[in-house]
Amino acid sequence: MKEVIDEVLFTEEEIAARVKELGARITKDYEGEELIVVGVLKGSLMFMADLIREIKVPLRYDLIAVSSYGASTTSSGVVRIIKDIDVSIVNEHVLVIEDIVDTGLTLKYLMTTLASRQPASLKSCVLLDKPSRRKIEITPDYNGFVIPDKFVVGYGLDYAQRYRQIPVIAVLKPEVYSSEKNGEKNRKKEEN
Ligand code: PRP
Ligand code: 7HP
Repeated sequence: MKEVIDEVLFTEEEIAARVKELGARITKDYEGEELIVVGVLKGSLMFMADLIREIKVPLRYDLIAVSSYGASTTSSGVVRIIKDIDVSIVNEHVLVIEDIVDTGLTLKYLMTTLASRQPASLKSCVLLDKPSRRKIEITPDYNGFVIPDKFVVGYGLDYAQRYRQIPVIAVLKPEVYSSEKNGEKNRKKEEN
């Protein structure tokens, strides 16, 4: 996988240390309460798995999957739930776990949708925040790292569904996008 990486932003050790800190903060903030943790598929999988083991208050977890209607409608904030949570969150303390907040449209949609179900409280915890790309105002309640406007992969984050298993958070080499684009063009030419 090294051949597709331009730069490592956060090592395994740095990620683990930050996840531990976040877990400790969340544990303190929810002392005496029980939590429902809602992980957003698929990117948050690794972050959620590590984070919940650092949260020491009782919790249940569930998963939600959302999908954008495509590039043009993404910018209008049109997101739909393709797999909902199974549990009721009425009067529950809910913490949404995301891998990244970029334009903010996905998180905004999720928070608005879940808020309408009358939880006792609703907060978000994101591993990565790319504030320079925001299209809508939203600030996560807990945030692992603020990152520059670079496309990152690893620790659950993908490019075209790949590279999620890279254990560090890394910037993908631009050649990876261009070679995939060229490959796609060539495939289309061959088909025609
Ligand atoms: C990614 C990420 C967030 C969203 C952030 O999801 O996991 O959900 O994009 O982008 P935004 O702030 O611009 O809305 P993606 O649709 O790539 O799905 P995935 O989690 O399955 O990778
Ligand atoms: C979504 C996303 N997925 C992977 N890496 C990034 O940098 C991303 N921004 N928004």
